[in-house]
Amino acid sequence: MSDKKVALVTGITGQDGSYLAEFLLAKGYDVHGVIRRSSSFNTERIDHLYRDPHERDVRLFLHFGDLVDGTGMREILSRVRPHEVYNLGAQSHVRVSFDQPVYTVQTDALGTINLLEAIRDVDKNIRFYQASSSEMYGKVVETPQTEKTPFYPRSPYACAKVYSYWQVLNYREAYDMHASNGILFNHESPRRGETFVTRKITRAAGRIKEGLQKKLFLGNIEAKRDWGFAGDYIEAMWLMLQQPKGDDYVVATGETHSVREFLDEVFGHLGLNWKDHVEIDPRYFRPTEVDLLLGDPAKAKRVLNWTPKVTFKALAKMMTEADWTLAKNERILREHGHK
Ligand code: NAP
Ligand code: G4F
Repeated sequence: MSDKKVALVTGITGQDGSYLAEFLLAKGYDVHGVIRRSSSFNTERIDHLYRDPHERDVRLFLHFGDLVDGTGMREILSRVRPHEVYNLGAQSHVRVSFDQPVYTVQTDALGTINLLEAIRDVDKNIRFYQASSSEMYGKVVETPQTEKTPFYPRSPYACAKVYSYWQVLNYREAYDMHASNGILFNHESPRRGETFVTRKITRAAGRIKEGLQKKLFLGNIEAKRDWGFAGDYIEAMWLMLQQPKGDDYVVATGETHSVREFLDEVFGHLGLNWKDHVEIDPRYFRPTEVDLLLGDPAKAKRVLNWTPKVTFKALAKMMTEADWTLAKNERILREHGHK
């Protein structure tokens, strides 16, 4: 029998899924990803993994599926027989979860139990990673937040993630499964979805710099987050599944910054003043807000030997540069008569 490791990743087309797939392929894994059928292409973040310039044998396999379809997920699991499952699939936008609470719960809460049940049925030895979230701390009861800080969720998204967190812990204890919660604080990158605040800002700043737009409409810019780089955080996910037992870990930088500070960094890098361009639009306020998140990653450092490498300033610069390049290309295309 081959001793090749096999991983199954839900949410492989998302920001984290794409970095994790790259990371696992580089480690020699066969990587299987679950993708949703869509009327337009949704594999942009992983397309480059098929186009290996060295024409090496890229061991990436995609399967149509949806977390809400438990039968389909069980069928994929039986076919793939992975050693490790990374559950990154989710309706991951907090604001949208207020508009689509039921769908968010179906995916982010019931989707997790569909997968846990499938594992229990197919092979209890499969190791499981759950994408838990710092949003579970919500209206924080202590700062910094640790693995022991009680949760106080403030959105349908956060409530769904709390449900999944406890199911993971329960399956670990009830069925002796190797199941872990990574309580990840916000992590960003040039691949971040364009409606999350960091990417919304870097995308707009690049376009403003290139004369392609004038204004940027934002909500609560006083909110504070512990922002790290997605490329660093996916390594912590993998490390959790290499431990002798499943457990729960906070993954964070240990620093917090406001949206306002992020604006300073990004617009400052481009030689612009954000106050000339930003307007506050109440449409982007949330019915209940999470004002402050700050994680204590001491346990991840001690047990996993994990530390974040990219600083807040370096992250802002990385994203600004990437989106400035996109904006320059967009301007050139426009000048040549393309849309
Ligand atoms: P993302 O970019 O929004 O990606 C979400 C992924 O989930 C996409 O691949 C999406 O597919 C897929 N998906 C959505 N609904 C699904 C469903 N019903 N069935 C199967 N797949 C579904 O999110 P991310 O930033 O990479 O985050 C990854 C995970 O970590 C999520 O669970 C998120 O909630 C959690 N998390 C993120 C952060 C953060 O700061 N990024 C922090 C803590 C926790 P499509 O491409 O087809 O939409
Ligand atoms: O970028 P955000 O939408 O991220 P949020 O709500 O913190 O959620 C992200 O991180 C979580 C981890 O803590 C993940 F679990 C979740 O999946 C997601 O990846 O908003 C950050 C802050 C909020 O306080 C928001 O109110 O920025 C504020 N904000 C201000 N103006 C805005 C905007 N957020 C968005 N998306 N768009 C705005 O125009």
